[in-house]
Amino acid sequence: MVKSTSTQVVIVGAGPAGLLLSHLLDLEGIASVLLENRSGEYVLGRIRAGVLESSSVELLEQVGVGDRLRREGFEHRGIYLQWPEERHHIDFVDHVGRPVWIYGQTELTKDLMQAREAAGQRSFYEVDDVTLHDIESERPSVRFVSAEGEPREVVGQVVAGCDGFHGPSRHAIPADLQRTWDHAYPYAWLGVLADVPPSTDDLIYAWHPEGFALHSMRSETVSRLYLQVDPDDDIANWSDDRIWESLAARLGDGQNGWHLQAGPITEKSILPMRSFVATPMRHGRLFLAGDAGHIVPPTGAKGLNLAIADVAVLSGALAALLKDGRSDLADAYSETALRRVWRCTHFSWWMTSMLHAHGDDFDAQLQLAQLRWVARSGAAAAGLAENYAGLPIGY
Ligand code: RFL
Ligand code: PHB
Repeated sequence: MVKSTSTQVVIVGAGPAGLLLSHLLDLEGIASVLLENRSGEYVLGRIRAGVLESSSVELLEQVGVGDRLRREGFEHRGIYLQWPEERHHIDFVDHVGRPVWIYGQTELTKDLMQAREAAGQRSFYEVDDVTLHDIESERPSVRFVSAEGEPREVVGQVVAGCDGFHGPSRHAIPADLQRTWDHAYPYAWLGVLADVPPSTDDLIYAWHPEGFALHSMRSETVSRLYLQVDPDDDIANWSDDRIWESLAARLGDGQNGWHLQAGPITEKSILPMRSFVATPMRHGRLFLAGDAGHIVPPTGAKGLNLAIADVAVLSGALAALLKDGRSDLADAYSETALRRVWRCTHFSWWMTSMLHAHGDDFDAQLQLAQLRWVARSGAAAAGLAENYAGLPIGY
């Protein structure tokens, strides 16, 4: 016997998109059930994004989950763009009047999980065999096996697919009604977390003939660094010493008196890079949000911000649908969200293409010409700043 319960919105996935959506719906007085196939500890332990746009920070603050972010996060006026012998600061505040914030996705997830617990709404972690049903009807449902091994079903008025790139929600849309774009890049990132104070005040994005490098951070004592590597490379090939040597060379240790401080590496892994968009983001009573509908390469720091922007639009559309019986915003959701998705897809591709080495001398000269232009032209720098620091919600 399948145990059946009902709610208004069934949310699949407890990443930032699912958790924030559940909070926004709660503020609208809309009930939800959250289903996640991993444990809470696993979700909290995943090291991912670190940069929040101003509009993401403002939204989080407006809805009461921004206190710790404002206290413990770090405001950054801009980034450095660098290539051998040259480092240039792009000041977002000067160019477009907005900074960005460094606050780990793990911290944001913790804040959102606490808000979910405080709201007293039902969440199921460690669920298995999640399947979506009747999404073309007004009573869609999700079936799953609970952590205790019990087959269960939650019936709702809406299903929100916030289950990331590998989740089942996107595949519930009939293939003949869906169009996807998938672009793989010929490089990957090796990411490390290190117990060492950052050697820089703002993030450094470095072009180098041996490959891109990025110096980011999580706190005054923890640095986050990335190296461009081959997608087929094995993390076993990268000893800690080799990682620090490559970072030092690519980030320009010793140039103009700047030094990279090395320290104990606490986590390292290789991440593939892709651009992916699936349309439409809504079919019947199923709405996709975040990585379930689109993936960007991390060079533009956009993935988490897109997930936040999607659910900001979606929560308003669902409130109109479920509270006022108005379907116009729900009908417009896919088109509205995709405008920002394609803008960020282009920006992420542009940053990636400008900064990664692919062994072609002609391309390298074009990249350097582009980097010099961004560093020296106020108009070009303002374009980067406008996209990086973030467009308004509802763009
Ligand atoms: P998530 O975070 O992947 O969450 C989806 C959740 O769904 C669960 N799930 C299921 N649940 C139930 N049933 C199933 N069958 C399920 N299958 C999956 C998963 O366990 C998970 O908990 O997607 P969401 O919420 O859309 O959030 C998206 C962001 O996590 C992602 O875009 C960012 O992390 C991307 N990203 C960055 N974004 C930024 O905005 N700024 C950055 O600086 C930035 N840096 C990064 C990044 C992503 C990275 N990686 C590892 C991909 C740096 C890295 C290294
Ligand atoms: C990070 O801190 O993890 C980070 C920062 C900027 C990016 C990507 C990742 O573009």
